[in-house]
Amino acid sequence: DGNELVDIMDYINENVKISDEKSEMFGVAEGKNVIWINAESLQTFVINNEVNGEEVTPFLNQLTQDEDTYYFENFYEQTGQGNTSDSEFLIENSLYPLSRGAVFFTHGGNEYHGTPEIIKEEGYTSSVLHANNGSFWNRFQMYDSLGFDLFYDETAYQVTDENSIGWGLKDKPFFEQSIKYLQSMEEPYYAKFITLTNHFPFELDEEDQSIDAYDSNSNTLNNYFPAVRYMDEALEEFFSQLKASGLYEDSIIVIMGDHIGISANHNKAMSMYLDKEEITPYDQVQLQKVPLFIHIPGHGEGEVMSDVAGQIDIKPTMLSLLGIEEDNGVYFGNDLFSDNRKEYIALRNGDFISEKYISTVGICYDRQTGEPVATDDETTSDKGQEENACSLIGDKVQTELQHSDDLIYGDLLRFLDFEKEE
Ligand code: GP9
Repeated sequence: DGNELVDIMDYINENVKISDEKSEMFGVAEGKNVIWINAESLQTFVINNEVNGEEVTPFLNQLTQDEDTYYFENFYEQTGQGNTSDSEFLIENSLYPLSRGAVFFTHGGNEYHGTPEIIKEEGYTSSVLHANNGSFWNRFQMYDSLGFDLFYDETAYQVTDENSIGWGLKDKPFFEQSIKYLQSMEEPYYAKFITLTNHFPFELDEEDQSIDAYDSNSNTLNNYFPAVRYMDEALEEFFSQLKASGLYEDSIIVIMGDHIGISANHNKAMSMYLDKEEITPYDQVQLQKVPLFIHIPGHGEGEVMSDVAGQIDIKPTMLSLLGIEEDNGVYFGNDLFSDNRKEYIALRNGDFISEKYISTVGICYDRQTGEPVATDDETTSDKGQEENACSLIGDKVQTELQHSDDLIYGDLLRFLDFEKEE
């Protein structure tokens, strides 16, 4: 009931909203358009890396050093079985997806207070552009619940045999055909693009392969590199098209990897590529890093950001950049530009990453060295229980995931307006 919501809000006020202070970046992008790109299956291990002696992502590599770009190198995806849809859920709501199933399907009719709805009150229009069947992941219903105004699905695009592969329209024609939609949008707008070509099994036409595949026992990993390169080129072309059509200056452009593309099934090949003897549980968590780029044309103060961060942080970060304060917000992330942030990023399975530690499969690792934390770091709790350095954070992670689940299962955000009026 509503009381449960009050308890959860108390928890959030104490443990998530650690400070009322606004970050220095508050309002930096006030009134600007937001061009958001959910980059399918893009993982951090390819950034500033090579395959067969060639850069995998030359455009994105250069963007990591760009003076208008904040590049987050320790940013983690937090999705569950809902993959891309879970990443969307995280970024719009700053709530966790569910531990089983896809929340887009199971709770698409809930009441939310997502970013599209909040920024609408400030005069923004919101849309999603994604050249796939609109009912995939139950997007029609969930987008409506989240407050999106428009959804350009595959019916909005010219899709032919020549310009499609695998899941549908290739990313280059997708961006190209989308420019006219951006031009028609009422400003300021939030436009979320979801790419498709870099999707398992990472098929490409010969003519789209600019670099050779890797050579290992995993065709998935082998083909991943040329597919990622194709996406990198598509993004570069998109930036040029935005500039040429005058859409660039008044916008901020965000690129985020949505979830991993290479699962643990390919660890043998991955260990060969990363030149490691094996992929340890610690490495597995580190492979859950996805890149985040926040590009603010003309800003000039971009840098590489190394703090531990995750998709749960996107909503508060975006609202802060736009200079929007959310009263009574129910969310579990922090503004990435604030110094007062929660000390950990929780993964959906209960693993977590903090500045000091990584906890997974019951082992507490030192985040810097990747070594299990020595037993002399173990302490005894007030209750006399043996605890390792990760236990305290681990308890918070469990509580937080449970609160998020309770909010979703109980559809508790429907009581929020009531709360506000009190
Ligand atoms: C499908 C696209 C890919 O529309 O979002 O979904 P995924 O399989 O990555 O969740």
